[in-house]
Amino acid sequence: MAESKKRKREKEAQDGDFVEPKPPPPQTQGKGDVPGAVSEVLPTFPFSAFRVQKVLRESAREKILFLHGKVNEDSGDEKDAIVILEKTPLQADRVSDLLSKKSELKLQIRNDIYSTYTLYPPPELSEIKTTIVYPATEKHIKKYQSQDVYLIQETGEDYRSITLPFLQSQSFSIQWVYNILEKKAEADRIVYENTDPISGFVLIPDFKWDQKQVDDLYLIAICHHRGLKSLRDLTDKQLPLLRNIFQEGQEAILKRYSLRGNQLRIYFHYQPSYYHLHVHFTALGFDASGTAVERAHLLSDVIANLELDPMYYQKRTLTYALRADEPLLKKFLDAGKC
Ligand code: DD3
Repeated sequence: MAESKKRKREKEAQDGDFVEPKPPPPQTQGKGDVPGAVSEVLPTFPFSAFRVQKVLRESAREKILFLHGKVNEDSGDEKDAIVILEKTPLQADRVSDLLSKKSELKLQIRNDIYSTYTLYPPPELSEIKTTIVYPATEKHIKKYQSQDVYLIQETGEDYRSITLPFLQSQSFSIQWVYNILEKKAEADRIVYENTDPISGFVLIPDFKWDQKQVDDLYLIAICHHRGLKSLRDLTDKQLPLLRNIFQEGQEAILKRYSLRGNQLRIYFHYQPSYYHLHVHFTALGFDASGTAVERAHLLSDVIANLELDPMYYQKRTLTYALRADEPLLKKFLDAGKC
């Protein structure tokens, strides 16, 4: 079994089309789009100007580091920034380069038939994925800070009396979502689009995925309809939208990445990290963050639940975890609900 998978990989590596993203389908290339035009309006900074204030979170297992730092602007102002550094997965189709004389091998330990080394790969094989949030708000900084977490059991009534009023009092900016839907950013990265304003969506690789290997495939389907915040807003009225995302999303991923529907985990987050309805598509073999039982809701289950009861998600108690410092947790505490 493992052997045949390996052979398949080797073949794919030779064919060389395994990781090369195919050009975007023509219908997604709107005329006059300037990809990245919006982000260019916002300030950027030279990396050397970033002064680390704090390591917000580090994980040896995930090989990721979240940093909070300050950046001095020309105006003399000092602004917060977040820098996320992450080692990327090894690419099976690049092993020949990795083990060639382009790399340097330093012996660490020798003992009997066992030996360990440190391999120093050439720069193109030692990439570190870097994500910058700048300027960052206090909310961004808190989001990445490790914290104790507590479970909440949110009834339908709790949602209406506590969670919804809280969400409405907050100013979450989802400009980046609108930029994608309006082709003002990332337009050239769209994998698939159904343009229907009610039951359509855009399928696009998530920021978290570098698209170098399908092992950690991660795409998001963002619905065109505005005003659907989360799972809680879904009724049988959204079944056509959800079925489109399920069917057309799988077809598009099969076509582009050769992964079949039964190799994908397709799910919502509740609570989501942004309140514009979206669905996550990840490779089944990849332990993407946010797939814990208290957060992930399979799209296929959501569809089945809505088929049973159109008001399922207005009635059902939903369990999720909140970090100690989250204002929503305080609302539940104040209401004597946890
Ligand atoms: C975000 C949730 C949001 C930090 C980070 C990510 N996929 C995005 C902007 C553009 C995107 C995403 C917020 C923000 Cl690292 C703060 O995610 C995005 N574009 N998840 C894509 N394709």
